[in-house]
Amino acid sequence: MIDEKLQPILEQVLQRNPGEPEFHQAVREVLESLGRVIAKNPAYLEQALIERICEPERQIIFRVPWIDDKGHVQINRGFRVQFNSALGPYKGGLRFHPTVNVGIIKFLGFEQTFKNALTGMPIGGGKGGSDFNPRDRSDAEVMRFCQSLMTELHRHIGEETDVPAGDIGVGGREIGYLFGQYKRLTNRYEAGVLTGKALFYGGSRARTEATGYGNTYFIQAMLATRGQSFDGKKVVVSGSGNVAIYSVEKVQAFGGKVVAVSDSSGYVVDQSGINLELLKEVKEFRRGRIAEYLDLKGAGSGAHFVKAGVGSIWDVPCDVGMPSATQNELTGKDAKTLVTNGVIAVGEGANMPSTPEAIRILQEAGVLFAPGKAANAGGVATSALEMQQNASRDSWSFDKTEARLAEIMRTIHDTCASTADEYGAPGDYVLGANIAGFVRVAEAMRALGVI
Ligand code: NDP
Ligand code: 2IT
Repeated sequence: MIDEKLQPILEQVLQRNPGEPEFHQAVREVLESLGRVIAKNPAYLEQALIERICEPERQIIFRVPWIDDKGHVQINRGFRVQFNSALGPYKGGLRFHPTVNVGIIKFLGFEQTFKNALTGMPIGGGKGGSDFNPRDRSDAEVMRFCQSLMTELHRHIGEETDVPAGDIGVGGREIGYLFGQYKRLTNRYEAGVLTGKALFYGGSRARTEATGYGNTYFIQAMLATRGQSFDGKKVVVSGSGNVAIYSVEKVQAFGGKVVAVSDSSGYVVDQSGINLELLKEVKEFRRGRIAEYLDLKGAGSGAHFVKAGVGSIWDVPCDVGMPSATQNELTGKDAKTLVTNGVIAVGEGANMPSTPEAIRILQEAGVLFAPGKAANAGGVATSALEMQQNASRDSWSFDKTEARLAEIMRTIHDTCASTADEYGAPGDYVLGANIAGFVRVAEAMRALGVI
């Protein structure tokens, strides 16, 4: 339900941004949480503050031409949506995936604004990417594409302006090519212009692990509110990319057993526990498909693959679910199955992976539910730690960086929980995250005047 004073704001967003269902979904969810805020503090309705929060400060769309290995000219579209800089330079990843369009990037930039505020670090919100599909492209093609994208993007970014990082399809390899081209074009070794860099040229220890580890820490804190832990729990992690792999690693370190992982072609079930080394071999080193896990020595007996469309990974019974692939991957039907199978907690590693219906079903069933903008904030928080190390020309140990990450995740958890309590909805982490993130951004925007 949306407050009647906020309904016209939502309607204006729908009308001004046609054909962008993911952006509508993200805005609707936040506005649904804000009724309780404006009831307490009607001043937030002044100066079109909420309308301004829903309108990106700047949107850049550009042509990215490049030449493939056969000598053919390819054209992709590049995006950077600079959503909100009230709290710091725009900060957020770049996504390379064929489904990328301006609506997807806007939803991600909108979510990022509140997520970044929740970290408590001085970072605004932004997101970018391209409809480029890195799958089956050679290293040389990926490099030429990244160089062409940066040839335009470099005019719009900088360590004090906008600091991109990785997301789907963008990892250490891509960040390296992007940084190289930025350095060449600007003649500046401006390490803090991108995060997710490799360690030998200014990256932060624990950044690669941070999102998956962070979600695991967040769920650990939620479980603790019910006197429980990961120890002995069965866990399902969707996806098998950066976020998924390091979720598996941390869950295992906490004594949990991950029994299924996936990619867009299907999912692998291994009831003896997913073998982390095999998973890394298939996905990090071979850049292969998840089904190849079964071809390697070390998969559990009885391990099997289910093709996408035949079943859903959420059919696999578990105590904890960690959707870590993409938006709207966990549907209302999946949520019902999870509840029937006795799930205790769901923490979103991906951005907006659960549909609104799924969230409602899980929350109504009393499942501990952590929204992505809180649970997956460990990635961007560690990016901010990378910026801090770059600014001071320092390099911290893994243990120090992970300790900071763990502390940040605990603080985000406690902020969401206490905000939900304060606004009369104990245990509602969605409401807590939306309100706590909003209030930080809104206070800064008020202080800065109408800009
Ligand atoms: P990766 O590219 O490393 O991995 C993505 C994984 O998700 C792959 O297994 C991929 O399968 C699967 N996937 C992607 N798109 C789809 C789709 N349309 N349908 C089904 N499966 C899909 O990305 P990350 O692990 O970095 O990102 C995963 C999620 O986490 C995203 O939502 C991202 O926005 C979010 N996130 C990432 C952060 C980070 O630091 N990297 C920080 C916070 C959130 P396939 O290979 O078959 O495409
Ligand atoms: O969605 C996200 O938070 C990310 N992809 C990470 C962003 C970042 O700047 O590290």
